[in-house]
Amino acid sequence: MVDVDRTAYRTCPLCEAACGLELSIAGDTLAAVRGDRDHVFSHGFICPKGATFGQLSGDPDRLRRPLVRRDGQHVEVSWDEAFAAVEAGLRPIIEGYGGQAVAAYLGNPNVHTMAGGLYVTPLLKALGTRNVFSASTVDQMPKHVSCGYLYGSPLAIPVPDLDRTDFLLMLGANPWESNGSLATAADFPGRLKAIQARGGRFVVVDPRRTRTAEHADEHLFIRPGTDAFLLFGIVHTLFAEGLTDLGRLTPYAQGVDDLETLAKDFSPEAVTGICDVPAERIRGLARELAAAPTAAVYGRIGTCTVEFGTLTSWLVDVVNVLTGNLDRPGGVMFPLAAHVRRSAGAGGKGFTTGRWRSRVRGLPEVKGELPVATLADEIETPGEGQVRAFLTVAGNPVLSAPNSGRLDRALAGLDFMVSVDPYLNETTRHADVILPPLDATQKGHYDFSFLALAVRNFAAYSPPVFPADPGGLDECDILARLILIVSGQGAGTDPAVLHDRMLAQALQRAGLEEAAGDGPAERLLDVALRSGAYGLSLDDLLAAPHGVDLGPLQPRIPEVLRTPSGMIELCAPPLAEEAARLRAALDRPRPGLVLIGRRHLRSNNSWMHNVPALVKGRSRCTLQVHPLDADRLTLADGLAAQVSSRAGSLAATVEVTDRVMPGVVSLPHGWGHDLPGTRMTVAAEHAGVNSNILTDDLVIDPLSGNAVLNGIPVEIEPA
Ligand SMILES: Nc1nc2c(c(=O)[nH]1)N[C@H]1C(S)=C(S)[C@@H](COP(=O)(O)OP(=O)(O)OC[C@H]3O[C@@H](n4cnc5c(=O)[nH]c(N)nc54)[C@H](O)[C@@H]3O)O[C@H]1N2
Ligand SMILES: Nc1nc2c(c(=O)[nH]1)N[C@H]1C(S)=C(S)[C@@H](COP(=O)(O)OP(=O)(O)OC[C@H]3O[C@@H](n4cnc5c(=O)[nH]c(N)nc54)[C@H](O)[C@@H]3O)O[C@H]1N2
Ligand code: SF4
Ligand SMILES: [Mo]
Repeated sequence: MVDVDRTAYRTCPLCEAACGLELSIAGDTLAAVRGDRDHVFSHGFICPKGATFGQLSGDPDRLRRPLVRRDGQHVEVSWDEAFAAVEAGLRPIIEGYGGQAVAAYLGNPNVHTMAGGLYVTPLLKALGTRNVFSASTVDQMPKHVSCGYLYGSPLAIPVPDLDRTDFLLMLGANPWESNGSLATAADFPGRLKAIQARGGRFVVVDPRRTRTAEHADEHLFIRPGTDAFLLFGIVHTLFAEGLTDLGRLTPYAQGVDDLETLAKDFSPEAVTGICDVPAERIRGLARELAAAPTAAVYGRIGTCTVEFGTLTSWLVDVVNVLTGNLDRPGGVMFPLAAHVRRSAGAGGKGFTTGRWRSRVRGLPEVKGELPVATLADEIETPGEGQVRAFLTVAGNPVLSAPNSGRLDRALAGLDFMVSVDPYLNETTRHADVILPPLDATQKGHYDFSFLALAVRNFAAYSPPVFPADPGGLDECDILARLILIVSGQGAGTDPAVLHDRMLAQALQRAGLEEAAGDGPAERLLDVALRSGAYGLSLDDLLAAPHGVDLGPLQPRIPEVLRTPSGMIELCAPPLAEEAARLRAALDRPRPGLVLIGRRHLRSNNSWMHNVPALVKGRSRCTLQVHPLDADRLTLADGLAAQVSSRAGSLAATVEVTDRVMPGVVSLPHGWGHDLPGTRMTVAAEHAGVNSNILTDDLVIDPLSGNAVLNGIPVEIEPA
């Protein structure tokens, strides 16, 4: 037994669920991690990833000092040397070719750090590049775009009111493994079981019988990429049977008639042969959604990373609006986070895309960024504006972006690359300089992103658990020093100069005199909280280690609407045009075998495979194949199969299972840790294969630029 000196509480930073952790600390080590039973939101829930929080921080492969590449080898250097190398690498490119020649890629953990929430935007501004890419275009960009058109703001994303709904229809989400996304709900599985316990139901639509599907009242298989047809079938039925009832929203919605016209061609009979959901069930779902006292439709990865991702994301909300379930308790609602200001009233500039276009493929800008699916084009294609240098912050696009074999080769040809990342991995091995931030136990935590997506309003701040490693650097300081370098203020400038400038600006905007807090991020948070919706302060959150409950979600329409009309614009022209493209796709031939992904509870995208406790046991990186397909293709369980697509080819181990529907195979993403030049010992022993070798960078959801990562046409033969 280890003697425990003290207990600390903090929010788990590993996924969107934002669980409270209870940390038992002995000296300078984390002796145990449990769920915090007194946490206002998670009530003691924890998953296996959260339980390894200490192992992740203590990982011997984790970088604690910067690395620079010399003669092809990464070697440790001092921080000053590292920043001097960044200045020597970046400044000549910026001066010679302009900021445009530097591309940036922001990975998923940026939404899990305070530095990402506060310092990335100023960094991009200082760079002045339009070549901004992020994990958003392999993830949720379609939802931002559909909400942008519907409500005027891409950040106005309604979440299912899980704790009060009577009927939940879930498409392309597997919260039993993922713990939820675009719906922060610690213990998502418990909240789903509670729906059933109070007499409600939940239905899962998924090409795979997932753990979530097993617990559901009903699981419907669907052909990958066809949810838009299913949802239009539901919309068609709602109109055809007179089941639409917008309720309180009636005076705030425009475009209902246009929608009815668009839905005409999508009768259940017209779409059933495409999505493989029986016409009678499509009609049934429409009736059940309309009849339920309250209902919520919720879609996630499987509805976003597909060819009609924006249209599908839009239709999810359209059904919620038409059944009167938007913005009412038990339906889908808009959270209001403590760092967000309450707005004065409805109306705004609205939402547009395409303020600029990508140089090579002419793809429209969306929310200030370009599709990561075209990053390799911008690096490889010569000419004015070519990307020559690359900055990654918390990203591993070599494993997470489509056609990543091509991207991997493109990165090898850059003039200069710098990564802010704690690991030497598949992506950062290409970096000339790697800048590792302090680990999570040594930094404060506040969820700028996920508290604005929580199914109940609450706030929590966690101070660092351990003092900062004296030879380490906080991520805010790293990003501040990069800002000073790219804006020509010198690698030697004290980052405090920038922190002070940012704080002064924030105080001025908020009309405040001073801010509390030990670090630069904390002081900015204090300003945001004090001008935020509940008038809280950092001190209030410090006094509440288990979080502050701010109550169930409240109706926010019309105040939340930012459309020029001040209304919900149900049928924005870009969506109506896209619906015409979907109508044309009614006549497409059915594709053959298609590939989808999947997630496992003990994995987190690409970067947690170096934790022994999370990778032990049977390999999870298998190609799931239905028995009928395995027979037809003479594939056997446990043997290798060669999988090929337009983009690439790989050999994967087959797992024969009727969990996938016939005609669909599934391979998880984030694996493929056998590339040379990396330093992740445990991950390399459990390498797996990179499914994004197979996904195609040329196929995107046109409205959002999002990659298509599900429904990839593939051919398979025994290897
Ligand atoms: N085929 C397929 N591909 C997918 C998906 C899929 O479903 N199927 N899912 C997509 C989705 S939803 C996402 S979000 C993306 C994720 O894509 P990425 O964000 O590109 O990849 P991650 O695997 O999350 O890698 C995170 C990186 O951040 C580093 N890191 C961890 N913590 C910190 C920190 O505190 N600070 C810094 N600076 N770095 C840190 C890790 O070492 C790692 O290098 O993958 C996408 N790719
Ligand atoms: N354990 C774990 N948790 C995670 C992550 C992780 O990697 N591991 N990643 C985190 C991140 S970054 C994110 S974005 C979230 C994602 O959270 P979720 O969206 O819940 O993630 P998935 O488990 O990938 O669930 C997507 C489901 O969509 C199904 N699907 C695929 N194609 C289609 C389709 O065309 N239609 C329909 N209806 N379904 C389809 C898949 O079979 C899968 O079950 O998870 C987060 N949490
Ligand atoms: S569900 Fe997510 S937030 Fe909760 S413990 Fe697991 S990884 Fe951490
Ligand atoms: Mo994601």
